[in-house]
Amino acid sequence: MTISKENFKKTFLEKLATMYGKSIEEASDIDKYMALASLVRDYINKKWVQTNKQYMESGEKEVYYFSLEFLLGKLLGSNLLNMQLTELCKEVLAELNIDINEIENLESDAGLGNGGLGRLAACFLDSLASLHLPGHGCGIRYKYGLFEQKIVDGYQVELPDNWLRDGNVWEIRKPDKAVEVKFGGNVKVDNVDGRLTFTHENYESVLAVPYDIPIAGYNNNTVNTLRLWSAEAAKKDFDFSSFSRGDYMKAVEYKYSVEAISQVLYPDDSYYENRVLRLKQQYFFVSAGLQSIVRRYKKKYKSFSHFSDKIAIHINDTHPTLAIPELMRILMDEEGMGWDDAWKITTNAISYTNHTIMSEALEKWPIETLRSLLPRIYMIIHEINERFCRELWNKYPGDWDRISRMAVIADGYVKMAHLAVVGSYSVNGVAKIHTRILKQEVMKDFHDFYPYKFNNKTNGITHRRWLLKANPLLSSLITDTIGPSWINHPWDLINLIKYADNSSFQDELAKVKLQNKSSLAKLIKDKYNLDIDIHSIFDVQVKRIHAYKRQLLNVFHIMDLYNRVRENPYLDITPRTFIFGGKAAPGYYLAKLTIKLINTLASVINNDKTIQDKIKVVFLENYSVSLAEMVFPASDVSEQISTASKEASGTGNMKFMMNGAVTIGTLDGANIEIKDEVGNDNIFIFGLTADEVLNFYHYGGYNAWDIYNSDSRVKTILNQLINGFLPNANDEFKNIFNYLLYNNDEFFVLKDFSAYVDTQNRLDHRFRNKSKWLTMGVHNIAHSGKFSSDGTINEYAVGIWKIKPVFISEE
Ligand code: 26V
Repeated sequence: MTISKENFKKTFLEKLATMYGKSIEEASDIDKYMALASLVRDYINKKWVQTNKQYMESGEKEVYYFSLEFLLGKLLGSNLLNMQLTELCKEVLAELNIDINEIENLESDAGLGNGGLGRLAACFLDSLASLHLPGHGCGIRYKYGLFEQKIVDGYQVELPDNWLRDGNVWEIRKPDKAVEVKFGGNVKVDNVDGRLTFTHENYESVLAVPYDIPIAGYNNNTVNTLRLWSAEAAKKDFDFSSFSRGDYMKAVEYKYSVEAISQVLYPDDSYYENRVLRLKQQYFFVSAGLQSIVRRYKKKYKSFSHFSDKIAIHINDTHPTLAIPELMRILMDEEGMGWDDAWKITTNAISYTNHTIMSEALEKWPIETLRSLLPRIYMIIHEINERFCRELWNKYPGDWDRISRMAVIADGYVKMAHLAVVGSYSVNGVAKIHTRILKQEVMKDFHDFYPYKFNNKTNGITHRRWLLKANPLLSSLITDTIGPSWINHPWDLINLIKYADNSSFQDELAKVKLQNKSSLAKLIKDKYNLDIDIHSIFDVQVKRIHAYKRQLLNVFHIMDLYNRVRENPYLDITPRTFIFGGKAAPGYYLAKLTIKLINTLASVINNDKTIQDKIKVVFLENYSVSLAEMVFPASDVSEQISTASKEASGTGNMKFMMNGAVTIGTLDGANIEIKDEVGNDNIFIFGLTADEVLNFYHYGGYNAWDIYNSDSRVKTILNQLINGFLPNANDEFKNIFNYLLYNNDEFFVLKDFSAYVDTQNRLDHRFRNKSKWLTMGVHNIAHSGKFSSDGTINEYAVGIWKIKPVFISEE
């Protein structure tokens, strides 16, 4: 499909006329955005129809990626890019005197995710489509995404994220494909001709209505589907006439209680437990998704015996684990299959990714909560547990300890990770070290029992959004230097290595970086009225605020640097701008206090005239996919300083690297694999290793007070939290002081402090040698192809899902 400039322009103007009855002169910016987006959508939709047709006919296996989160960001820019329309569109809009960036910014971010896990799902969808792979997403159409963060007086305040306020041009509501999801009630068991039958009675019915979003591949004809489910009251159950007068309020209450299911994305804090609504969300989308998959399967095939040859179901963390008992229920209660056949199909269809070893984050549901909300599902889980424990008994007779450690139901809870491992054929971690820790520590018992299920799939990011789209200047420079092959084969970025020491290439790279820094500086000036020096080191930590990610370690380094400069105003340091961004879960006090601390420190340092602007600190409000696209290209230093063993992979680390920033980090998650690629000379590694950390946890031997008492810098900094050095009206920072010292610093902030500061000093010196620094940047870009999600998805496709490309022809 080739579209001419004239044609594009004509269609755009027609859109304005047909949609709004306006000429270009009359149209508002939002009209222009809507017209442009719907034009692009029309092109995509044609390919969508063709893709669905070929998938239906081809008989190839398809994968469904079930995830409670898809952090898509804005879609206009990435759709233009994947449809090869970016240049054309720019030209046409320029002729019409429209700034495409301004138009793009009018779209709300689809912020249907917390952080890495949700963004990973979005990158995977992009890679699936771009690699011609038949793979679709299944999730919830939250009316409100992750809250919008405002900073008020230094504190985080949460506002609702009403991303659908102006409608969503990319989605198509499909009421004819709605399905019913049942909650509560009881199960009637009958014996029909010697066979037990199970009938769900007295349940509350919820209508699941799908909204489909097209996922266009890059420069191909593939358009896959992201299906997001919305909860509605079934018409028959919400018919005012059927309620007597007195029940009017009941009817309204019922409607709201149903709609609540897809109302809002839960922020990831530690207080899921007993949140029945969260469990409802999980079952709601899993049941709806599976019912629609089975319905489509039955249109294509007569027998279920080939189900797992045609369909793969992937569960993103434990959130969709109820897919296991739900598929069992559908196969047995609705399709009349026996347990053994149903179990075989289920455990050959479902695969599971684990995303954290943090025990607080491992989901479990109280038995009673699950049983009363999902009585039939509970019965099935109970049976899965019985059979599993019997198997365990056969292998480990008498080993009650082990059996109760591994049981799916134990201590009054249903343990979702256990259910996920037992009910799937593949369990993967998201970076080599994470998978190793899963096998050797967190899931050791399961690895002993099912060694063949465990495998690693290191995360990746789509280089299309995170380089091609986010950093057009760098992309052009790369293409001018090594040609365009890297766009389809990201590992070709390695050809840049030849230019690592090439001074004219370095000069160009330096120019690109400076321009990107200047764009970010402008944003910071406009938004916060703060001047920052674009020649200073842009030292950036953007990610969710969590104790284990150790924003506090970063803050303490800044405090120490500031103390040194105050003591010696002539101290020779490279000017630095420390940039933070990230949201704290609303119920996570320490994380929210960390934000307040950063902002307080920023106001002290930024207003101190005596330090001659050598240090600046900025907290970027409301970190999001769109903001991230501005930040990575402008960064010099990537802060990846989690306590070793705690960050399963990280994906921000890869986005920085791809944009030429140099990492300062611990040997944790994918940092290790980044180090293995770029080599020790092109990364700054410091701190405890994962094994050292795990040893401290197992055997003790760390006392935070020892460091407070022996390192005067640490003592000074911690005292500054409580002695009035920081304006601290509410006396709150003492809680950080107490947390670190009286709670023995569970994430080893103080223990790693000295190594971190030494390494930062090394980095400071290295930055002064411009050419050496640029060489490091080139090495990072050149090796980043390894972290394209195209590679990751290829490994999932071959190693787990067994799916093959389906090449879609032009309509
Ligand atoms: C949730 C919670 C909630 C309770 C408090 C502690 C805690 C810690 C972590 C989490 C997040 C769990 C799942 C998750 O988002 N994992 C992230 O997945 C990314 C994609 O694989 C990966 O890059 C990140 O390292 C991992 O943290």
